[in-house]
Amino acid sequence: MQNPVVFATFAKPKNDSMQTNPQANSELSFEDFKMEVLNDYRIAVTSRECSLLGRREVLTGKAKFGIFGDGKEVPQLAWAKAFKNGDWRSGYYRDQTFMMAIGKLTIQQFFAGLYAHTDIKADPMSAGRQMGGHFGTHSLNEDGTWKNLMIQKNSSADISPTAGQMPRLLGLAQASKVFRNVKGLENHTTLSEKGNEVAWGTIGNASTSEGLFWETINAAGVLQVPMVMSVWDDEYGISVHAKYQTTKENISEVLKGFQRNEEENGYEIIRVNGWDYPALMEVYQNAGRIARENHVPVLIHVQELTQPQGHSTSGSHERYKSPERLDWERAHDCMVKMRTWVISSEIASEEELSEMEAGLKKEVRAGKKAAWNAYLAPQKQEQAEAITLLENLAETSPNKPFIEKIKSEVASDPEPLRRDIIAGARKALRYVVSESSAEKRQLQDWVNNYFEIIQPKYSKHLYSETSTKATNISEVKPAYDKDAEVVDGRVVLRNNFDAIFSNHPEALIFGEDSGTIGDVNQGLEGLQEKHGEMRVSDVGIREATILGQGIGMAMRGLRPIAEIQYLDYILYALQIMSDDLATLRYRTNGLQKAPLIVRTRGHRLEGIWHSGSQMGGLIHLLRGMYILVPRDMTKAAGFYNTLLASDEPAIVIECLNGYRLKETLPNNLSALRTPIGVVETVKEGSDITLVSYGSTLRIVEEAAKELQQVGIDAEVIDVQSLLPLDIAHDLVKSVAKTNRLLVIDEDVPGGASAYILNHILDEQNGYQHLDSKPQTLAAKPHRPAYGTDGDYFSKPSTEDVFEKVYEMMHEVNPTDFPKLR
Ligand SMILES: Cc1ncc(C[n+]2csc(CCOP(=O)(O)OP(=O)(O)O)c2C)c(N)n1
Ligand SMILES: [Mg+2]
Repeated sequence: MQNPVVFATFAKPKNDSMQTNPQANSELSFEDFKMEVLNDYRIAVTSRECSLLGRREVLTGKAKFGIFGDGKEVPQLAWAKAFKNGDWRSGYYRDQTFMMAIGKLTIQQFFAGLYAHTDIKADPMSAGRQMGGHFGTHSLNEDGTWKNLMIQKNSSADISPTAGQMPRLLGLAQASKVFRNVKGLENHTTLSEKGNEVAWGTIGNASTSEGLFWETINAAGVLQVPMVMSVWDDEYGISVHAKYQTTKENISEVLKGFQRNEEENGYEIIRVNGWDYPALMEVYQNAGRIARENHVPVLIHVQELTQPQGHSTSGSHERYKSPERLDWERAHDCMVKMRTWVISSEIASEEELSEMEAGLKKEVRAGKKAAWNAYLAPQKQEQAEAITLLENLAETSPNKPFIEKIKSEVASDPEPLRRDIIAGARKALRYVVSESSAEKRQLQDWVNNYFEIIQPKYSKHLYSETSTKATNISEVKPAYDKDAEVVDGRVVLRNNFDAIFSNHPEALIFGEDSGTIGDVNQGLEGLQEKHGEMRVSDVGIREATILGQGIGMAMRGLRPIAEIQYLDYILYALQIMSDDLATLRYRTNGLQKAPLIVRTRGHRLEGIWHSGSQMGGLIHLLRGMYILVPRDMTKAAGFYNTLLASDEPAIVIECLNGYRLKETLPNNLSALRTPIGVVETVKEGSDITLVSYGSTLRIVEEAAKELQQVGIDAEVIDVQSLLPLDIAHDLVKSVAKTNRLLVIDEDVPGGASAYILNHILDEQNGYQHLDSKPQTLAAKPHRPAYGTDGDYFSKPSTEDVFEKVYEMMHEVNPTDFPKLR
């Protein structure tokens, strides 16, 4: 077993042969060794030149923002050598050298990303959606099918929130463990090779201050997954020094308690200087081997790194670093150190290196130029089209001088932005609004066509566009035997999960209390015993990394179901769901996916942190996911089955008070599917449309019965699916019939009820059919008070619904419906 702190030696071979990896028996001749070192140096110099030139491009206005990998080049060369096909990266914006070293980022692609080139072929990271420095590879073919991930090096797509890469990293690593240990997964040769893949993480020293870092580190130690975590330590987080970030200013020092020993599992923790090329080589080979072979997590604290150009293009580090520190950074710049080492080891002479560097400078300049020209070409073409159309329009219009002015503005920019081209064309149309000419028609068509072609470049792939998108999965209604059993709702759910785990070896569920006791409501009762601990498991209390486990495993082709015990506690995981899961498909232009199912329970609970009501917040923050609110467990079971047939992430919110309610047990549990985005009318009526969902629906149904007794015939609709909502626009059909609308839920006022109302009025044009003011009935704006009375006075009750509807009818017809109170 290794010592906690390893300082490795990897020097020029004494004789004319050496081993890059002392454990592997592959000897390199000194010539080969030289070639390899010089090739590494070449990559590092290229990367550095890109950073230097990249900053200039931002400062001269060609690109918007730049954050680069300068000062972190050398450790990434060592990491890239230990990184094998099938492995995964989850890192942050300093990793450009690594991406270049694994052959996934060229000079031209680097600059295409900086300029935001919207062609995925030019900027393979995100087709211009992400700012530079956010890296990813393609897991999917354009039709959404998986690529063979075992013949390529994989990088999960970066996100900007510091430490946001951590939860996903845990899941990427855990997938190897699952592939190695779960029976039935052996056939997946394109997703894993017996779980031999390592997930490599990187993080800045300051970002280790985030809770997500600690939560992930602890969880990976518990789970013993093949994860190698590198901390790039440059002592700063923008302007804030390590003394404000990290206890003892030293992350590996404070993590010492995680170090494994003879008796206990834990981490291998290694410390190395980031400018020490030979030591780094040995450390990374060693780390990779420990993680790959033994599934032991490793932490590498890479110290003494620098920021030659400061943090980013937003500021200059001369403002906050002392002259002494800046001097130290210049002397310890890993590139300077590597260069000195190459010369002193007689691998190359000073002159040879200078010549190489001059050549690479030219190469980078040429790559930059090519990227700029390629980025600009379509825009110049669009500009030329607009100019011609504007010229033609000016010739035939009485408003010629105005249109010519616009044309000159559009033509004036030799490096045009799309915004300026299309804005000019749209403004010109205002001058000819009351004219009629073929030239006007042509410009109108061009503008409309422009949006049709260009808008998708910025908006496509929020949801799946493949044949297995969730909304394409057709309904399969529950079927019942004549003498079907009537059971508690949780039994329907449990039997359905049993069928899922029997039929899908890739499926697994994990959550607090999900394993041994089969979840707090016994929806998984007995399933751990039947399907094994790896597939039905308990986890620590750590919602964000439960989500991360799911994201990472789903990205590697498994079908995880991440259970968040109660909806109220999903807030701990909301950031990672919103920033990582919900944006994944969008930010990769449809080339990565994580079809994770999040299972939770909510509605109609009692208490400030036990209400399970906050749908509005979720709806707004989780665009890119589906939000499903089944009113009973049969519906919920059908949603799980639909989602497993699809390739998209979703959250299913089961009704907490539904587990003990009786349901008839369907006989087609594994086949049953609830459609997504489809509403259901549960009671027909002619006087008013009542729209609701989840547990509140039962209250609305009750109120509808009571309203019937006083002569008010309400139609009750369950939306079932909040995101997406009513794809077929069935709600407005009901409003067209009743001419009155009330939306009821137990979220805060202005929450999900306002969202539904807006959808009906605005998107479905429901306003045309209304004879009364459309209204919402929601909970009070405070969190719900505890207990039965707390619930009654916090959330809508049957009486509230009754009276609200009655008041609306009173306003229409006070004779038949005299004032109630
Ligand atoms: C959650 C969050 N807070 C703040 C920021 C703004 N921010 C970007 S980078 C950074 C400093 C990170 O420092 P460190 O982790 O040491 O990485 P370095 O840039 O030094 O490599 C900050 C505060 C962010 N991106 N995300
Ligand atoms: Mg830092």
